[in-house]
Amino acid sequence: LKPLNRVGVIGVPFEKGQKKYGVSIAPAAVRAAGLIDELKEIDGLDVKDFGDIETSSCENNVNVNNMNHLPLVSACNKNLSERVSHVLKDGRIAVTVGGDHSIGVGTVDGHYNVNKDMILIWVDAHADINTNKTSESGSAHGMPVALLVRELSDYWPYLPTMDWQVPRFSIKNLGYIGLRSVDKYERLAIEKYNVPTFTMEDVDLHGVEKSITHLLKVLDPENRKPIHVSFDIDSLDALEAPSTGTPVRGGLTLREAIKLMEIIHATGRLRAIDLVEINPAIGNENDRKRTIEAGLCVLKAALGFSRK
Ligand code: LYS
Repeated sequence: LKPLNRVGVIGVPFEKGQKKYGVSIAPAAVRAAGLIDELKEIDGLDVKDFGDIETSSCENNVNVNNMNHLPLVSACNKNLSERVSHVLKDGRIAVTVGGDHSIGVGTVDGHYNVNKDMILIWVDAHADINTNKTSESGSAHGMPVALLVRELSDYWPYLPTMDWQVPRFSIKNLGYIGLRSVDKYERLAIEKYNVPTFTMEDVDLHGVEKSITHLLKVLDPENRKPIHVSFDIDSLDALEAPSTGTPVRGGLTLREAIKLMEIIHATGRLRAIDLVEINPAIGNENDRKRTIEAGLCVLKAALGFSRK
């Protein structure tokens, strides 16, 4: 696998995977803050904007117990999956700006359809591995990992509208970093399948560099697999990124997240990165600005930006 210096940007103005207003305006806000131009400033990077995903084109008339807005979540992710596959087939790294984290279903599905050997690094305060039976919120943004992995497919009821998505990705190819708010059944799933996980406690203990290096080594000892990073802005400490729907104190510093991304960039194998859960409607102007800036710093580090 050779390093790629081409990226395709996708915006996903979607927020029905959770209950607060505002995540859907993040793609516009991040673009307005200079997303495309800042990526273009990275040496040698060819940046193409593939626009926003259509998110509101279906009826919301199916009800699955404790899973809100399933038809909308499904329709958005179906479009997104196709767009991510398209960007990858165009020989570009797929850079997706959400939206809430339910859009991880579409990005990973679209990536998996092109690169069956991909590994997934989920950078987040939360594990997002609830099903509708274990979730305390009924919000799909706490469920994308459980929707994606084939090992958990038997734990779901039949999900109307989701026939397009067949969970084929194996949980063996998943690793977590940044966790510090994990629900009871989520912990059981992580333990049962032995998912390599660096909680904040582990990051404290080993440092971010050793943590991500170890994760990559466990998931892909031969250093040859395409990497997908799904980065939830709430993996950052709430002081670094206050404008997000489910903030948790005690998270990664921005420096740690940048370091993490620099290490992933250095592999030359990053093929998809998601930036999700920025909510510009939460907090004041300063909070909003700081959160978006942090997100941009993280994306740029993943794509090779360096001030050195
Ligand atoms: N674990 C909680 C839930 O299932 C929080 C998820 C937060 C996702 N950003 O709703």
